[in-house]
Amino acid sequence: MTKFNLEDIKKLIFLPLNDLIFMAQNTHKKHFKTNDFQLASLMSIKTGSCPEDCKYCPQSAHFNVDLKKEKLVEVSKVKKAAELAKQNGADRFCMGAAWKKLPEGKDFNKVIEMIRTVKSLELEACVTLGSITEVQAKELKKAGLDAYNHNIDTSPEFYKEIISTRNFEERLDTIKNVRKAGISVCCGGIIGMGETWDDRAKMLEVLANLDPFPESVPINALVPTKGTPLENREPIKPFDMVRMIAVTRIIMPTTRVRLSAGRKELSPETQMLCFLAGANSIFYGDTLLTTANNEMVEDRKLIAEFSG
Ligand code: SAM
Ligand code: DTB
Ligand code: SF4
Repeated sequence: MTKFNLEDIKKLIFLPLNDLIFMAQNTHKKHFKTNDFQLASLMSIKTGSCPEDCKYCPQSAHFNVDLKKEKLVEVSKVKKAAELAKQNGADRFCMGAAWKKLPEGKDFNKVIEMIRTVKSLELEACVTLGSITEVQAKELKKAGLDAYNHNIDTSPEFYKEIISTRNFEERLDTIKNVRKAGISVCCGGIIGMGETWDDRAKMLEVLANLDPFPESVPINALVPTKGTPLENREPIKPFDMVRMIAVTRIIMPTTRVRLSAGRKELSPETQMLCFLAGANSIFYGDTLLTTANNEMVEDRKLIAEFSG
């Protein structure tokens, strides 16, 4: 598979959209059936009070956000939510926890039970739980986990401006542990936090040069939340999202590119352009983790229009 360096990536980013989308479409069509589209539902299984200080995140304990905090939920609640997601046509069920790292003991065992429950419903199971060790990753794999989401979020350089309680290398360590356990890696980032195109290109360079590159790449637009340091950030330009998606598709041809958070602010036309540029997954359901998501009926209409 072609390897892309920073200069290649920057050249792609600044191509005329006409050429960029054409390239991305060609790549997409070579590697996926047109109708292959993944709907991933999200559930927050542990909400708020996170010790990390990620400036974008409503769940950090460092900021004063109006948020209903919740300890790790019961397995029965996960079962109900996963059943509903399945009924609504979701393919994947992703459980997110506001942890710095996955704890041991009672909570760990509960998470294992949650994964088993989701798998028993014949849904793909994904979790995002903060840092994990290789031993923990192997236990999650044994329970049937398909994918682990752990984002690098931005370039190694800009990371320091966004988070002070951990470093970029620690993110890569967890990704290695997930890989070693044979779990699919879901790893992407956020645009709209004040980063430059250079940072965006560097983030994509890191992702594309992971060996192998992630099986899925969520591209989020910042959801600015009142009380967080990034609450007043300008919304992204819709075409910036189209460009990010297209370049992700070209440099990681077989990955599942997910048009992720921030989709609510994008028109159906922009979302459609993102699909034409190679996005073949969305987060699907009333809510993301703590913020609202697009209406499911509208999403179903849009996907039907796109891929039948
Ligand atoms: N605590 C774990 C971690 O940080 O990996 C898992 C949950 S955390 C909420 C998962 C991801 O959600 C973050 O890496 C970030 O990419 C995304 N995220 C959080 N808040 C966001 C926001 N306001 N806008 C866009 N994406 C956000
Ligand atoms: C990812 O890349 N985006 C999702 C998921 N992985 C876990 C989270 C988006 C969170 C948006 C803000 C919120 O709802 O709290
Ligand atoms: Fe915690 Fe994850 Fe939010 Fe950072 S992104 S504050 S680690 S929940």
